[in-house]
Amino acid sequence: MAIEQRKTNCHFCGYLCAFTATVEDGRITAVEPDPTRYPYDPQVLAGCRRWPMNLEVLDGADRVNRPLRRVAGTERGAGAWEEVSWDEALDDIAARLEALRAEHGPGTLASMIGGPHTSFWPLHRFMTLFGSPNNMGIGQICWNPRIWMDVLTFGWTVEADITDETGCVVIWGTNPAESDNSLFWRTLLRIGRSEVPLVVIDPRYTRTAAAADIWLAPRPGTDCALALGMLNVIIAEGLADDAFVGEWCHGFDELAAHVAPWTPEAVAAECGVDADDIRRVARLFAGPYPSALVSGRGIDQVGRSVAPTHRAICCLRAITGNVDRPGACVLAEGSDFTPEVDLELTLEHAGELAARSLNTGVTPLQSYDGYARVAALTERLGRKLPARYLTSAHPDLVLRAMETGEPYPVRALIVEATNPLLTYADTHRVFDALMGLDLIVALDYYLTPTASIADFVLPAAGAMERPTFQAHGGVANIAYGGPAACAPYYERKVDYDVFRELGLRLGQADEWPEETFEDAIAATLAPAGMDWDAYCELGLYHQPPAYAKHLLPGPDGAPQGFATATGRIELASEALDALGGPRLPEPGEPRRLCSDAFVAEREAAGWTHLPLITGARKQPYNASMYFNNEAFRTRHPYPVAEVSEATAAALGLSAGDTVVLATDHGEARFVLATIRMRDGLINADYGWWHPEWAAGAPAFGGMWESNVNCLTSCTVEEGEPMIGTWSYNAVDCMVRADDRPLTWQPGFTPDPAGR
Ligand SMILES: Nc1nc2c(c(=O)[nH]1)N[C@H]1C(S)=C(S)[C@@H](COP(=O)(O)OP(=O)(O)OC[C@H]3O[C@@H](n4cnc5c(=O)[nH]c(N)nc54)[C@H](O)[C@@H]3O)O[C@H]1N2
Ligand SMILES: Nc1nc2c(c(=O)[nH]1)N[C@H]1C(S)=C(S)[C@@H](COP(=O)(O)OP(=O)(O)OC[C@H]3O[C@@H](n4cnc5c(=O)[nH]c(N)nc54)[C@H](O)[C@@H]3O)O[C@H]1N2
Ligand code: SF4
Ligand SMILES: [Mo]
Repeated sequence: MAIEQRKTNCHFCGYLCAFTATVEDGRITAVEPDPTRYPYDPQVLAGCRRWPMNLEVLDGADRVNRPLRRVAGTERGAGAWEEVSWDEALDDIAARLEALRAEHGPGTLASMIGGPHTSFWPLHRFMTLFGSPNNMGIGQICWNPRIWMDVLTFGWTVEADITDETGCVVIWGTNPAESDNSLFWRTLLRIGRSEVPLVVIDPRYTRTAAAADIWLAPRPGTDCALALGMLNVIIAEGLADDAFVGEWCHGFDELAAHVAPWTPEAVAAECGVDADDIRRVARLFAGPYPSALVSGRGIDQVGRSVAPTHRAICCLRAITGNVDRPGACVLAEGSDFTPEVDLELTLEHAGELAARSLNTGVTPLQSYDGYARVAALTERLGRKLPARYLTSAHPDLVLRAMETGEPYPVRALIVEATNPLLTYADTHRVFDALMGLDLIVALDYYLTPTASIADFVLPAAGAMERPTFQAHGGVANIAYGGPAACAPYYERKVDYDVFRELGLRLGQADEWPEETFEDAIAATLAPAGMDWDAYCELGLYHQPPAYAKHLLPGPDGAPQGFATATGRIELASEALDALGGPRLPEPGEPRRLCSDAFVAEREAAGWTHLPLITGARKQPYNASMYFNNEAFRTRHPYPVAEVSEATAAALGLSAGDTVVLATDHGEARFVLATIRMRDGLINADYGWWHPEWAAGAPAFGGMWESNVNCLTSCTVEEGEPMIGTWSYNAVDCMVRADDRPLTWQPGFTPDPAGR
């Protein structure tokens, strides 16, 4: 028997921690953390509850191992599958796609992706060559707002740089205690124990807040106002870095005039925090040392306010001189390796994609035109943004095209590494739209509720069965990952191979030169001077940050400045102005999920109207994943909605009660918990379903019961106007006690009902 030790990686979160796998005759029999490779810290794995799952997931009884095709003549979602060979599946999919393209045009194919569970550029290359701009994703609500606003303001993205020089750390709308639980969280714990002040801005008293010196709990969605208040204090008290502002910032006087009315007192009333706390945090951030700031989902998913909130935070960094400065933040570099945009091939086909793009004229920044204008600026300093994420189609517009056939019919969908029936907004709507399609192809490990309504379920190879490569879309000069430890088990396939083989069947042969994903990664790394063996050995390509790069000489010998229209940091944004957007950050109205009539009707029936936030991260689950882990389920058995003690009392409820939440869009049920958090607000978990139940009709894995996205909505009219961001936070719902038993309760006998 051949026994080997092979380097490989975990992919149960974005860290891609290094492992050594013991491989016996092509089967992995053991995995051990490998602290000699990224992220180099044995403590990370000591604190991680997921990595030991790798072996059981690799050969889990619930994995899909062979391509499945819906039996002809059976209902979508009825659970009648036939196993087919890969050739049969891909031939059939290619033929159906070709026929739909001939009938409706290339835009008829849409795609959906999720978080960074795999490399998505092969799908995007396939979409480009097919001719469709209709790739949907989580961009507008997870990644794009910050990327867009950083790039518009600084010419490129910035990353916090927490070092020994850092004098203050602000953690804004993010809770790494649950969402990261790894290197960054360990860094924060260390800061929390040090003399360096740690500020946490979060309506909930999270474990991150517990580690902080100052906890601000604003009303959800009022963070832009809070940031404007901090700017007001810094400017009014003369705490700005005048030398840096004078030389490198554009529009300071405009900004100063703009924030003048946002006094701490005015902001305190708006945000529901103490005016003196606003002053205190502003003064700390503007102190005579580098200050670092990290933001997250709490301010990313707030609809209309998302862009202005990020812009206000950019201004905070800029006027305090905390830009590209050690201990504050570093302006990332473009990648030495091939950036994702060149792998997608999107720009080579931008003209025809733009002509079919549903975003054109609707979300001016998140569009091919917006991309081109901003790219013209970043390319001055040789940096290339990924295009597919930053032009991704607005789900509301694609769903409309599915529902109405306007402006053209979208009839086919590829779902890769996402479970949109749980994680996209407005589950009822997504379900109805998908049920009406002609073709759905899902690539996943499992028969999820979404996969259950597909025509084809294609079995994806998991992390240790495929090479991994994470490069953050190429917005920084870092890539990490490593090789597969073994060939895919059963008939699973690497995602890359699926799209390549489909592409070859659809006339894309010239555009897929690398036969394997290994070769594709090697080709990607080649321009950086790293070969495949070195990548496998080191697991990382990285260049240490350089700072103050705006001072480097440009082609004419003068400092190169920033890659913006003015060459300076744009406090007043010329780029947004040119796109018809606001020059200066101004908060937008929050998204209401309950109409006045609905509120009145439910209030009359004893319900209470409350502000709602959804989806605050909790270990050990991730979005809709890992609910099939029995040990996790035993310890975290049911979905929770959280309120403060005072709010529970005001509602006449106690911890442990079952509650039902409702909006115009639907209902979802949770077990109430009381935690320390802002009063008059409710937070509901997301992603919950029963993988142990049948995934298809009638109950679809129990996804109708506690699925918070039955409450949400992504309509573009109510979104942020430049990007189209919708809201998962700072929304509202009706709530009341519910005496129906929840299926999560022990001893519940499944009698799963439909919706
Ligand atoms: N209400 C509400 N909704 C939200 C959020 C919220 O906070 N509140 N958060 C949003 C955010 S930020 C995000 S990023 C999304 C996340 O949402 P998603 O990324 O859609 O997360 P999951 O639903 O867990 O879907 C991941 C699926 O991919 C499969 N998978 C994992 N790895 C691979 C792989 O390598 N290849 C393939 N083919 N499949 C794989 C898993 O089995 C699983 O079914 O949810 C968004 N939705
Ligand atoms: N365990 C686990 N980890 C994950 C994921 C997961 O599903 N599970 N998902 C991954 C993904 S896709 C992402 S995008 C990241 C997200 O990671 P984070 O950005 O850290 O997201 P959360 O942990 O939800 O933390 C957001 C915090 O914002 C707060 N908040 C809500 N509304 C507001 C508001 O209006 N203002 C302010 N200031 N705060 C607000 C919430 O109370 C919450 O504590 O996590 C990743 N890690
Ligand atoms: S789940 Fe994330 S932190 Fe844990 S081992 Fe895997 S990659 Fe590392
Ligand atoms: Mo995300």
